[in-house]
Amino acid sequence: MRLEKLLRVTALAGTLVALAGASAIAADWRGWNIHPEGYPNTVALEQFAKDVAEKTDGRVTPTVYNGGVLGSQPDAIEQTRNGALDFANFNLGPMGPIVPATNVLSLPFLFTGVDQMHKVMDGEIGQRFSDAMAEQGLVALAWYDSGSRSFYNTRQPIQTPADLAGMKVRVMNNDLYVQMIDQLGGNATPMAYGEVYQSLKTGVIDGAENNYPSFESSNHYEVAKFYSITDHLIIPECVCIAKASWDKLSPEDQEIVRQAAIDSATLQRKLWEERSVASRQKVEESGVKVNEVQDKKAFQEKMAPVYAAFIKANPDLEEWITAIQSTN
Ligand code: GTR
Repeated sequence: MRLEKLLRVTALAGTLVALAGASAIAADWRGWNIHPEGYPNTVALEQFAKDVAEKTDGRVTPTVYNGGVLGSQPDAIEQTRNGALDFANFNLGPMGPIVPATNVLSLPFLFTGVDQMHKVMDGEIGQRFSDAMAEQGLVALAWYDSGSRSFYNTRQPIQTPADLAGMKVRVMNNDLYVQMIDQLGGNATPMAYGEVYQSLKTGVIDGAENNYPSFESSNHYEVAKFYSITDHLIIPECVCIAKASWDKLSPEDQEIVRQAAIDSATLQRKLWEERSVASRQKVEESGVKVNEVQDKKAFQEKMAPVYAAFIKANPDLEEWITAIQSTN
């Protein structure tokens, strides 16, 4: 009897030791994603998670939480910095308040197009942004595409800055966007992405700005029937790992994670192109009036004071701006 009990206790202890050993090795990573299922970023981030789990033989098991269920983007950036979250896909717009150098990318009309943005981000200047982010606890391993952002609203087509006069326009969390809307004569309303649909519907705001895939997948197009192509912002996005989680990996696993992020960005960019076309088609078919703004220069010229104030406050970043503008 005593022997039997001893054997049972020993067996139980063995199991516990094995379980403890396993959990000490496996890192269960939690990942933040604001987008719904099927969105290019979601599909690409899910591929990243799967790839990492497979190639590390389960030493790192990432799970992606979609639809922003783990919180707003500014909150998630904080949580990733302090290691409460392990990885995420962030737009670099709301990154500005935390990593000031990334504000360069939020200067309106900075890039001439998405191709130039890719060249910049995939080269030496992109590395400068990752270095600045790493200093704030975020390891940026690859850059996703986010197209270009244009204005949409519930009232009328926008052709000139005067059409924005007095309009309440939702912006992402970054003071630069408030300045941008101020210069255009509108009233900027910083707000979490998840609140925009209801706010458009109830008239708390008149409009917002985003790329086609987000305008479509968030259903904002159901309530905002005018989309006016200004292409005023081209902001890249990152696959970011919490530095705390990154530092726990062996160099071999870091390499696996890095490669998986790069591969996921290749997939994301391909899916992005396809979705941009499909989203435009879907919103137009649903009755959204899309207009090309004829004189984008009129909008661009209004940004001179935003650039001047930014350079005055960040003289060291002026060279970054010129380096980007002279990339072709
Ligand atoms: C999307 C972007 C999201 C989020 C959103 C917003 O284009 O992918 O990360 O920044 O815009 O407007 O808040």
